[in-house]
Amino acid sequence: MVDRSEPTDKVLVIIPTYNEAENIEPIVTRLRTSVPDAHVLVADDNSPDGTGDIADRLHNADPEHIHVMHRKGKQGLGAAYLAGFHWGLDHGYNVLVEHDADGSHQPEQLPAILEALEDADMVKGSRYVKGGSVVNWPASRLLISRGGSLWTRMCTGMNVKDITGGFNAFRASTLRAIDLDEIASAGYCFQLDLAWRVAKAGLKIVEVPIEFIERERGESKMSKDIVTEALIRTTLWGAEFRAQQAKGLAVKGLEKAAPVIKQAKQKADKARKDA
Ligand SMILES: Nc1nc2c(ncn2[C@@H]2O[C@H](COP(=O)(O)OP(=O)(O)OP(=O)(O)O)[C@@H](O)[C@H]2O)c(=O)[nH]1
Ligand SMILES: [Mg+2]
Repeated sequence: MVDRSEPTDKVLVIIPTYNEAENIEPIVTRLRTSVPDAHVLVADDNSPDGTGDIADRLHNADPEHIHVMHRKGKQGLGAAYLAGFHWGLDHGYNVLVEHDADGSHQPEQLPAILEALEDADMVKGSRYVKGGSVVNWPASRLLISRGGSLWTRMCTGMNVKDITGGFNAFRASTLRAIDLDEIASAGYCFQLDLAWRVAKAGLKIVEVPIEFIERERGESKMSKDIVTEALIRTTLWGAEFRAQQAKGLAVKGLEKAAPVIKQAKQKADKARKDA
């Protein structure tokens, strides 16, 4: 069980980066302005465009608030977040936030997300609840995203409208309650995987509306493989979940039927004896 009375005053915003040289400084600056007490951890996968060097410069200018993790090479955003979560948990942060570097997430909306975490175990920035929006996405991309959320909802029964969203906040206790080391998902399926584990642990997920703006600079790392990974994994989770549901129903049915069967057997025995 997660203890929601734990304080939420030590916030770490983790920003995974791969080739975000044009984006990293503006986004860190906006985050520092929006939530001045929060710390930022840039988890860079040795970006060839020098993002890591820019992050080092930001750290040198503000070593108290800005931290940098240099990783060996490109291993996917999921692996970068997991390393960031472990670093944050080891360093005593009680709230951990996921935030893209590419300008799609608005740091100015972080205070609303943190406020909602006061009464939740995980908060998802959501494009698809009332007040949420997507700016500058082609219809095809919107269809994949909305379709993915709908498919995951149908498979797993999770009541989350924007399941693939990557602007999320967790209590440290939430991350400790789920088995982070078991997460193998690499691409944006990582976000589904996290939410599914939080939901399965019986913890409370709240969605807060956000404005999502398509990146203006730098290249997307989104690929067909990432979508395929998400589709296969959610379908497998759904099959496992539904099979367990069916097993549960069968056991309940047998439990209900048992006394009736016993009574019928007693009646039959008695009738046989009387005859
Ligand atoms: N450290 C690290 N960061 C990554 C990796 N892949 C993506 N990222 C970062 O994760 C964040 C999201 O990546 P994007 O390329 O924007 O992917 P996306 O948001 O799913 O796709 P778009 O909507 O097209 O932008 C960005 O900050 C990326 O720099 C990776 O392999 N390693
Ligand atoms: Mg993006």
